[in-house]
Amino acid sequence: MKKLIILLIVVTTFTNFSIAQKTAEIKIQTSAQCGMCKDRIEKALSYESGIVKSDLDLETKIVIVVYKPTKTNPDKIRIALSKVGYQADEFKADPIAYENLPACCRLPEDGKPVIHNE
Ligand SMILES: [Cu+2]
Repeated sequence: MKKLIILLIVVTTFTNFSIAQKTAEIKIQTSAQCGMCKDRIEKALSYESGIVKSDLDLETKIVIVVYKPTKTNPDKIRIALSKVGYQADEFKADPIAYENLPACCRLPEDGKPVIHNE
């Protein structure tokens, strides 16, 4: 019986530990324009420490990022997005990275032909 109680305590401790390691999710509004942007953003985020996964919705331009709060934070993620040339919520795109984006990935007001798919 004593052994069982000790086992229970050990199991409970490990369970709490894994809960403490849990992930968080954040939605960030970006300036992504096309499928290339989606690939670029998701690839860049996959290299960032503490990011578990990311998925950009081209319809809304919102990227959903799953991350480990012990390793990174929302502002670090926004800065990573800025560094690849995209706006991320209130963070402006890094101007040099933005200039290096293909024309189709820049904002429509910066000379991109507006294509309507409807
Ligand atoms: Cu693009």
